[in-house]
Amino acid sequence: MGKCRVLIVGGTGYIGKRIVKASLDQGHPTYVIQRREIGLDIDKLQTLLEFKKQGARLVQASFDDHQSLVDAVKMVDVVICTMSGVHFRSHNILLQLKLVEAIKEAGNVKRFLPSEFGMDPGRMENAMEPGRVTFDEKMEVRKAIEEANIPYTYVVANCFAGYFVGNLSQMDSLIPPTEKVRFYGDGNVKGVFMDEYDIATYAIKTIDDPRTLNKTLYVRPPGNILSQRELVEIWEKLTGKKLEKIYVSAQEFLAPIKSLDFASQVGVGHFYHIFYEGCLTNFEVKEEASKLYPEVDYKRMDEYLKLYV
Ligand code: GNU
Repeated sequence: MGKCRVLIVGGTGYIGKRIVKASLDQGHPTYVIQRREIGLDIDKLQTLLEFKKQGARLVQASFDDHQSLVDAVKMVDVVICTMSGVHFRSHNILLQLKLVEAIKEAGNVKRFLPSEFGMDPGRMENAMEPGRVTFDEKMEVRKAIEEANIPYTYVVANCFAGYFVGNLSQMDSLIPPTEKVRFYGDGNVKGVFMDEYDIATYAIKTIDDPRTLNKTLYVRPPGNILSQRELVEIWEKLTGKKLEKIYVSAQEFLAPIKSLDFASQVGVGHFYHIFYEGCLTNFEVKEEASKLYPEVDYKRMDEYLKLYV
């Protein structure tokens, strides 16, 4: 029995690309959906052709064609879906309900990893509007999976370093500030920050692990449990330059939310829960990725930040 066959839905996306690469790197027969809706998105098409060069098999399908999804799912053992939940890019978490229907009908899937990869939506029932939509939608997908008795693993991957570390967790930017840095509160609340490829490595390691069947896998390696202040100190050490620190209270941070556009309101909510409430680290976890897979030498954030100097 060779390595189980993996189908990635969303393989040209931000985390999806890394999951396709990790699946190939770990020796799985790897299938990637080529959605007809791609149309003239030449970057996505070129990304798919690159995967084909690396040995992946492209499978034509469309979310508007149920049978095409059933046929694609029947080719594999494991399905991984990565749909953007970020509101200033695309946002289509609920599209997964169609994929759940196809997996239910196909009946052959041994593990389904839906599009999670962030905070644990199961712990966000008190999340503020409108950002709570991200979690409500993920919970709706979880409900459909469990009602269909589809074997699953939910991967709670916490903060993508690209969105939270490169910018020292400043909103509306992806690169570090040069003069001043805004601290949320005292800057000492602990978050969890992950290199995107490490998230993908753990996701692929877990797909045939009985220890994570119908469980949530938390990606919370001890070396990457850091506060914003620790991120800034890593950066100051790398650059040899101190940043002016501005301390933003929760009240100041939330005050302008009503004047922002929808996507920004969503972001403010997510940042508030992460950096003022500490929602990523204010609870104990059972299945933790670096404990289950100690062989993974996950990237520390000083290494990650070197690229931005
Ligand atoms: C944060 C963002 C970055 C938004 C999660 C506005 C869901 C999660 C840690 O929506 O992925 O500047 O878990 O100005 O479960 C967005 C996402 C990031 C916030 C990115 C998020 C994290 C959403 C911004 C910004 C960098």
